[in-house]
Amino acid sequence: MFKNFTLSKDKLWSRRQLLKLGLTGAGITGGAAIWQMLNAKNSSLVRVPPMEMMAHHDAANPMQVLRDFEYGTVKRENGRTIREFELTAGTSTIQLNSAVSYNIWDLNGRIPGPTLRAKQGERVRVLFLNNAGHSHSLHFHGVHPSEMDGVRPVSNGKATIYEFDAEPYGVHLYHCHIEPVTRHIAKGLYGMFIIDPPQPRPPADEIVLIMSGYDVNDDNRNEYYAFNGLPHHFMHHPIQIYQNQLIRLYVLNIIEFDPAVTFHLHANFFDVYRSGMTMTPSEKTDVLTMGVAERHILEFAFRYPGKYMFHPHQDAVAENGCMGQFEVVAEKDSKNPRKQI
Ligand SMILES: [Cu+2]
Repeated sequence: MFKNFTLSKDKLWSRRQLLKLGLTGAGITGGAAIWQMLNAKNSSLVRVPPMEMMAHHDAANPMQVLRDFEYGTVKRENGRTIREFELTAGTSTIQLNSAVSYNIWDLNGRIPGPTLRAKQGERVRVLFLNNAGHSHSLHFHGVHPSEMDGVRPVSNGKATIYEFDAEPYGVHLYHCHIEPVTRHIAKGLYGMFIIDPPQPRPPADEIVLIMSGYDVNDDNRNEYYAFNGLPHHFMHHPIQIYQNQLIRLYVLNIIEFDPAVTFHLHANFFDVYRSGMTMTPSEKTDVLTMGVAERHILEFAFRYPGKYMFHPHQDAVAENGCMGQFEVVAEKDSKNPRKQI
């Protein structure tokens, strides 16, 4: 179905050349720029409508999370590629609705934390500074030695370094692992960690959706739920995508206190790449059950323009904020993208 999105050999070669150019020499600080170049290389194959960006700079900014990938700083050490990230835990207050504000812990001033992205085989180095007034840690999902497992507390005002190989490829996550872990995660200390496969996936409009919950009265039940940090945000601000454009969702369920939720997409079916750890889909469905910390790649394209909801089919979860919609823009309009709202 998506064969037309497969990279040609010359484009693959160009990617390698760019990588070689970008990764040679020690201390290159433009890792993100290199990846932007790579993405630009494929931009003619991927149509992405201009995004409506919120004017405010709150820690919770779901539209900002949507297509934002942190590629870190690339260094070369002892013949290896090191991808270095800096994460600082802090404190913020976010507005869950017009009446309810909520104190959170943020990472680099945002909730969810940055979506970190590396390639399989690279060395990942995470410089973690804890300025959040309480002991925290960062525990990465992946394969690494025990001392890099991120379960030891890092006191307030202290820093630590986590370093490990990026393996295996897939959609992973990181989160604080200090007890009570339910609180430390639900109050904001989590993010997505994508390890790209050695052979790139076909070009697509890549979108991050992270489902989370808020227990604002400490009764071990969530009163609010959200995609990318804010309840109902994508209902009021639909995610614009183009008709017949391959969409690649990176979806994570990090809702504490509920054992599992589903992800349901209206008027379509999606290919499932479980944990993002395969290059071919394992199934096609429109409702996928996800336990806490489960995450997958979901791919689809919309045939017809219009608005289509997505939400967990635990409808109480959806009605309390984990609710959004895609606005599929007609293909004929893609050469003249809408002006930013
Ligand atoms: Cu913590």
